[in-house]
Amino acid sequence: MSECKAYVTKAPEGGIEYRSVNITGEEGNVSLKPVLTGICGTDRGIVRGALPFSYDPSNYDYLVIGHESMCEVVESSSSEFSPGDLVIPIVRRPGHCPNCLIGRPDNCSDGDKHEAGITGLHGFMREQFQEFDFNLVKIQDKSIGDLGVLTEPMKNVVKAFEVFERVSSRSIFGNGISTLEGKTALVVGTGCEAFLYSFLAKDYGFDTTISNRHPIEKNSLEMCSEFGIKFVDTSKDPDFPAKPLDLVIDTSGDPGTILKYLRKLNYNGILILFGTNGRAPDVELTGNDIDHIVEKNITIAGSVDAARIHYIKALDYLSKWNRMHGDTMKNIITSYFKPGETSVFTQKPAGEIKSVIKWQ
Ligand code: DN4
Ligand code: BGC
Ligand code: ZN
Ligand code: ZN
Repeated sequence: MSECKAYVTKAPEGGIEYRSVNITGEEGNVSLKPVLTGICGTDRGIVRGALPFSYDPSNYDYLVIGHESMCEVVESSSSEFSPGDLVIPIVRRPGHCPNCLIGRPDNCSDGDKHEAGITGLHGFMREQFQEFDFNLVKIQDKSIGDLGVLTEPMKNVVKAFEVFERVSSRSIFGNGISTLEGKTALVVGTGCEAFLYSFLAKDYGFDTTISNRHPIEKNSLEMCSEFGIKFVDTSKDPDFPAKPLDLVIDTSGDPGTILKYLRKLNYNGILILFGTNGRAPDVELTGNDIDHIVEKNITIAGSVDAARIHYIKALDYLSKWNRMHGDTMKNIITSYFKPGETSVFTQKPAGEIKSVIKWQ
């Protein structure tokens, strides 16, 4: 039995409350308390009742929300973890399909899996909980500090680039010297996932641009400048892009915006869909769009979630970027809230890149 305070919602109806909960029967050989938990587009979607696939755990009429978390080990009977270790709990838990059974529940083939804080499993925004060691990834480089909370959103980015690599290997995607130098990548959106995507696109060698349909704050512009990324405010530059795009990654989920950039894709171009917004207005794909996609070998791929390997690689990227750009990169966390604050789930703070709850 475990009584503690937690952020709870009712899925899929929504709402958010910070209150005492009494969760029984959860097992695990490691006791954890959160250090930081992040809030993302998915959490806000659940809270406003816009994610119909979200549901409460069986025998509960509520769901503890939260899937982005950096935790401290309090007690452990696992030989892999000791008190004081910092860990990231894995979001998605496998079902019984072949992909789940080989450790790739991110590619689950029948939907019979669970996600902590999202689908049928309590999440991490609570004062304490238990986990099994096999659901935890240890932070080896503690110098990344608060950036550790970005491991979960970053793991999605690493997985999507795995998709990019698979697709791009079908043709000579690089330039004459076998690099991506000179190839153009556009990341649509300027939230946390978009920034992490743009950092990785830049790392791969792309000439990288991030876009939104309004200006962004000074700290976001500084982030672009530090990482060598361009920003385009499309309300001021409606003719962007002047040249065809090689890779487009969408975090907006807006069909109209996606179609606009799909039409700008180059030969062998790749469009990765990541953002979701079931409430966005519909748009129409034309016969000319189909011709363009076919004749230019364009690939459109969706990417969701990630596996353990991507959490580990995500930590490596965060460690590297912290060493190279730490003073600027720390500003990716734009606000810290105390446990109990609920408005951040319903209202995006102005200039937000990532908002977090600081538990200790
Ligand atoms: P976010 O911070 O809400 O990012 C969405 C970004 O898209 C914001 O910067 C939006 O700007 C921007 N945006 C919205 N509409 C447009 C538009 N028409 N043109 C340009 N930019 C636009 O959320 P996040 O970074 O946490 O996550 C990004 C998206 O990915 C969300 O839809 C999540 O649900 C989804 N997601 C998917 C996975 C997965 O597939 C994982 C995590 C998140 P503004 O509206 O704020 O000004 O595994
Ligand atoms: C999480 C993913 C999850 C997805 C579900 C995201 O916010 O990062 O792990 O699969 O939501 O839509
Ligand atoms: Zn998320
Ligand atoms: Zn499965």
